[in-house]
Amino acid sequence: MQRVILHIDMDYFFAAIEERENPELRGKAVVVCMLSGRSELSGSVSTCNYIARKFGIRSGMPCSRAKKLNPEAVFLPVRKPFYTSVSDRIMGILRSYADPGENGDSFEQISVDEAFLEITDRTGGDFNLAFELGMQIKGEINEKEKLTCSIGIGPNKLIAKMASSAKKPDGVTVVSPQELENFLWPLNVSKLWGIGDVTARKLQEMGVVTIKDLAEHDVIELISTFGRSRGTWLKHAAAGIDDTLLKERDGSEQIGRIATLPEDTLDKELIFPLLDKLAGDVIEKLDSRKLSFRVVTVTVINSNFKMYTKSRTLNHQVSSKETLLGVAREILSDFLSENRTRLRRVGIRVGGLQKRKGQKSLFDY
Ligand code: TTP
Ligand code: MG
Repeated sequence: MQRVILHIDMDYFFAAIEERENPELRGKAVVVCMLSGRSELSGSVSTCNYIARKFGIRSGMPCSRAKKLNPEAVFLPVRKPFYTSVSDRIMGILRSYADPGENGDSFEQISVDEAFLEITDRTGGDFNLAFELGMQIKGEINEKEKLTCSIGIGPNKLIAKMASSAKKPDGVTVVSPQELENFLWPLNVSKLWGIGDVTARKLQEMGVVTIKDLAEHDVIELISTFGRSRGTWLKHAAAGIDDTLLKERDGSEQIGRIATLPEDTLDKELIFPLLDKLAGDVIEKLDSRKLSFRVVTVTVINSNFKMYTKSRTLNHQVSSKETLLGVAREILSDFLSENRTRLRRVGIRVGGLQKRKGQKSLFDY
């Protein structure tokens, strides 16, 4: 099936959170600073809103310079733990939109405000459905967190990542395989994700200006200049080729199983035995790696191929099948009580994994 990857990047993240918390900041240039504490404005700009960017203020520049560019701007100190808590909630929302992940990881957080989602199964490889999913994600984040984001959707991580910055802020950009060359090729090589200043400069010296130039450049020459692995990567990337899979960040790995019911049904008598088997499989995997879990997620796909996920976080680490099955049954029963469309597939996933410590806890039954 055609792969579909979604990349999301929150808009002016730290400054947007500050604006949300203090509506009086709306309409003003807002600069969030990592202050060193030595003197009033010694330190660098962490980020700023788009009004501040109009004055030329950018991440990484000295705050004193930002002040010169716009003396009227509001300067605020970073509040990292607070932003991290907002980030965690957003990542939780995003995770629920990723594929069930039976063929490997389907969610990868790459920074405090960026993540990749594999949505191949959810969309059946359809880029129109992927666009709708992107709009749905924006809607949920806006509703729950009052923040905007930009989304890029493409046939791989490279294109999705580059697409998300094409319409910023608050944009959704879809680049299907058919649109790939039109999107990628006119761009300057420095825009290719993974190319730094040094490579960009060397390429310019070789007469390679656009990504199209790079795609058409002699691969042997690229290899002789950059080495085999970097040279072939450049050639592939310029053609929009990227096979890299998503990789969960350490500590956010999940283990799960999903399977199809014997028939589309709403009958617990048919659903629970499958749930039982899936819970057994998941526990077997956990046992083999001596892991405990704290988060249980149940996924269902109904006969219209719509997917729903619900998670529950327990207040301690557990590792027994009885606990897993008990929680999964509760989640599923809640779901069935509000849902009328028959189910086609069900899945169980556990997260918050940790190495088991010594003896089983008394609570772990
Ligand atoms: P970015 O996503 O690079 O920037 P942004 O979200 O502020 O703006 P954009 O709309 O262009 O995506 O980084 C995310 C957060 O990481 C940012 O809000 C602040 C922090 N950050 C720093 O602290 N220092 C930096 O140099 C950069 C680039 C980001
Ligand atoms: Mg961002």
